[in-house]
Amino acid sequence: MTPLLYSFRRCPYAIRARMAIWQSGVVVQIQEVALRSKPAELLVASPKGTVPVLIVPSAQGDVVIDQSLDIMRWALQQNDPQAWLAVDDSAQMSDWIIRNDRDFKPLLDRYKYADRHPELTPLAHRTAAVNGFVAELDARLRGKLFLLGDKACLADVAIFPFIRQFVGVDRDWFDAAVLPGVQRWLRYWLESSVFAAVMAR
Ligand SMILES: N[C@@H](CCC(=O)N[C@@H](CS)C(=O)NCC(=O)O)C(=O)O
Repeated sequence: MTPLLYSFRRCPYAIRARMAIWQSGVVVQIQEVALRSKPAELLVASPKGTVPVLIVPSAQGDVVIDQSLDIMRWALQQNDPQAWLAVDDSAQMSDWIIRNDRDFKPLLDRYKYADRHPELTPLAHRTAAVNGFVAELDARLRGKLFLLGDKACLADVAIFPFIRQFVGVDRDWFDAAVLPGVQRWLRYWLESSVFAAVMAR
């Protein structure tokens, strides 16, 4: 039986899960969810009500995987053709992902929805996001093609959709900013076949 992925096209967590699944070649059925009216079956399987959620049927009953990183690892553990999981320093890889998910994501949300966070101007929210994460990412990517070296790994894929959202708030500003490492790295992922595949309608 084919696993079922509840997904939302633009959600960065869902994008990274779909990218890992596509890369692995594992076949899943994708069900696009309207966040305002989530299917009852999704909420029964995972009451916390976020996407992505993967339901893997098995003889012992369905296995529910409801964290995007766990879905990425589940897929790549079955087939990882470019060794995204294999890095010399897995602690460092996890550290980048934690910094993104824990530190950068809230800063990104405040910048993206600056009208809901009037304690700072939109520009100040952006500066906070740059100083809190993007500048460090850029420094790293000026010296390396990818976060952990010259080949892509899980951390690159896990973080890319969030930087894409950050850039989308004001593309003109980003294009003119002095962030050459992030600019080159972002372009690589935006132009990748894996990203094109998971965003196809
Ligand atoms: N920690 C979760 C976070 C997933 C998440 O927050 N997804 C958002 C969409 S981008 C969501 O489903 N939010 C619930 C809602 O908006 O109702 C993961 O990594 O999968």
